[in-house]
Amino acid sequence: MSQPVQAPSVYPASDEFVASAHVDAAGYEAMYSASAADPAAFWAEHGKRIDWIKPYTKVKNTSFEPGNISIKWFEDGQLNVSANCVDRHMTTRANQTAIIWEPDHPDTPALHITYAQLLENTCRMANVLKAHGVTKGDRVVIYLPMIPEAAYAMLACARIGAIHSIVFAGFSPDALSNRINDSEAKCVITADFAPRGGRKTALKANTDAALLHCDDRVKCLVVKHTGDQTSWVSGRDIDVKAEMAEVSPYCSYVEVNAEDPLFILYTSGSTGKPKGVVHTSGGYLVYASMTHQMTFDYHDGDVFWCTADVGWVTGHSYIIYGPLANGATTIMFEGVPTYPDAGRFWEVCAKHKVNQFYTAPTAIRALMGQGAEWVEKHDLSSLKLLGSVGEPINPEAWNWYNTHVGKGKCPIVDTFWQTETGGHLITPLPGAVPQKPGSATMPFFGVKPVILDAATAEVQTETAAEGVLCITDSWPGQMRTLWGDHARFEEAYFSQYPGYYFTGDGCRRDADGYYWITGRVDDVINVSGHRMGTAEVESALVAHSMVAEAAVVGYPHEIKGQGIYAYVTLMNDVEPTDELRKDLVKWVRQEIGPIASPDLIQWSPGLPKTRSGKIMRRILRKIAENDYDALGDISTLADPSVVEELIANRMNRR
Ligand code: 6R9
Repeated sequence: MSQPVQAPSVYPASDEFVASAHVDAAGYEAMYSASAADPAAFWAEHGKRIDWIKPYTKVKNTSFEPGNISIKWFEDGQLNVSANCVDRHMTTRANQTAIIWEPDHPDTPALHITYAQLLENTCRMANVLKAHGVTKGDRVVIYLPMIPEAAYAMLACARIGAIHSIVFAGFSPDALSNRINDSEAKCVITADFAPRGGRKTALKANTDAALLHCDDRVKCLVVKHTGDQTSWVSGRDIDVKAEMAEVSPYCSYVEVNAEDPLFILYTSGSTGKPKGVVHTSGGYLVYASMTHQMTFDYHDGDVFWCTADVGWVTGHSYIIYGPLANGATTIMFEGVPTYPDAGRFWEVCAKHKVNQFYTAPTAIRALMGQGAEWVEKHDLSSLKLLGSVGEPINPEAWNWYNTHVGKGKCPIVDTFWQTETGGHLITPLPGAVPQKPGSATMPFFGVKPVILDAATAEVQTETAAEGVLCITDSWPGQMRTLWGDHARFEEAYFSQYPGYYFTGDGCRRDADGYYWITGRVDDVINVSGHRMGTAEVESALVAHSMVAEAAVVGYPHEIKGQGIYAYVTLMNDVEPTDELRKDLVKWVRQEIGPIASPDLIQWSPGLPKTRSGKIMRRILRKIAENDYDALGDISTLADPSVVEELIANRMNRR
């Protein structure tokens, strides 16, 4: 009897791929060992990959010591990030396409923006900012769709030393005003409307609503993108395109110190309000450009497409800064994977002859559900490599991606990293490390992961181990602080496991030394690859006048990875109705944004609490997972009977 054919569990790259790869297995071993043995010497060398106005003499000055968390790289060097991403390519690739802009609707022509045009538009945007009083160190909030002006705005800020803070265009007016206020921004750059998937979000109207809660001096720079009518506040609102056409096409760049902030990006934590992650200029750019080149095995002339939004860190590092620092051709896509049909991603890959394609597992799962025929329709022969980011990729999605998109010949890089890490932390280098579906595999150069026992904090020294993932030493792309709150930075990342950077993720290491991320171990959930603190959704819910208390947990969701499950206790004498359920969903969408919409709301007259009043989320998670047989010890509950009630009325029955 013949044996069933087993899919191989390890996938090495083809000999052909390895032959032209930047790094092969021996190269990885040698470079990784060098980076671990003497990080300062290693990064002294690799820091030279970007242009410095004043070269650094000090390379690494970092401490994870409790009470003295301090991270500095290349600290006496001076550079300009915009000059590195644009000006320095002028002698060799002025007429090469820097950005291919692919609009929401395929009938609208794509734009091919050369490096020379990128320079001119960046300068024009920088001159508009300067004309409105923006100078070095000022904060600029960017609330734009995926349009070229978003890139111009980022690079313009970098050019004049201003610090940008991008707010995802799917966020609500409240989220926007909080970020404008927390960063004390001088202006916000927005657009009239954001077309996406055939619909239009009224960004200017959202910005108007946000600015009601901000300082009157905050200027509003509006990109007239769709040209639809909007309100206009004279003296405050500025027509960006009109002014860009008027100002000079030249703008010199300023020198900034390596440790001057490049951007703030707000991200969700396990508690309280979003955290303003701060990245600085030198180390971040070195790390973003090096990971872009090595992880994606990017070669000159390749067309690189990262499908993320610039509102997320992935868009910062792998649509803009990494690729442009490397003189790449990078795609900026305004639309969604399923508009006008489920073949759009593949249509764009074929149209622009994409070589490296980088997306999130949630998109792959959604497209997998639409059937492989959408992929087969398009010529994907240009693809050399595929990437995945945002959450663990399940083997089923990996296999589909490999078979139907990669045709079994493209390595898949499963890149584990975070807003806080600036660039890839654990990822295969495609020519060096054979892939295992679902594993992020091995650390990038200079990254020293350890697995600690979650309870005892003991370092797991065996190769095969499981626990929480920490990093023992700094790498250049690491965040430096939280905007205006260094104490919270220490508390959030360095206090639970003193001496280490704590990722917040659980992790398993197999006998071959491969790392497998198992998901967040804190109260952060990952919905369609978007990070969200359950506390944020809870505080939105309790802000509703009819809600007394709310507890939010994640539960397994076929497409989104995790869905949002909310347990809601209503005020006395409020009737629980389906109408109210819909109202609450709408309310959360307004408070935070559509991505935070609860999928399931369970009316919960009581929540399981300890005698000290702490909600036992472990129990709520189990019930939401429909796995209530294994609740563990509930004897410490103040009133164990509420659990019965919650199980009886659970929403997620399978
Ligand atoms: C880049 C980005 C970070 C969190 C992170 C982890 C999860 C990201 C992953 C992954 C498993 C991967 N995550 N990539 N989990 N495998 N390849 O996503 O940043 O939005 O800050 O999210 O996402 O849980 O801690 P961010």
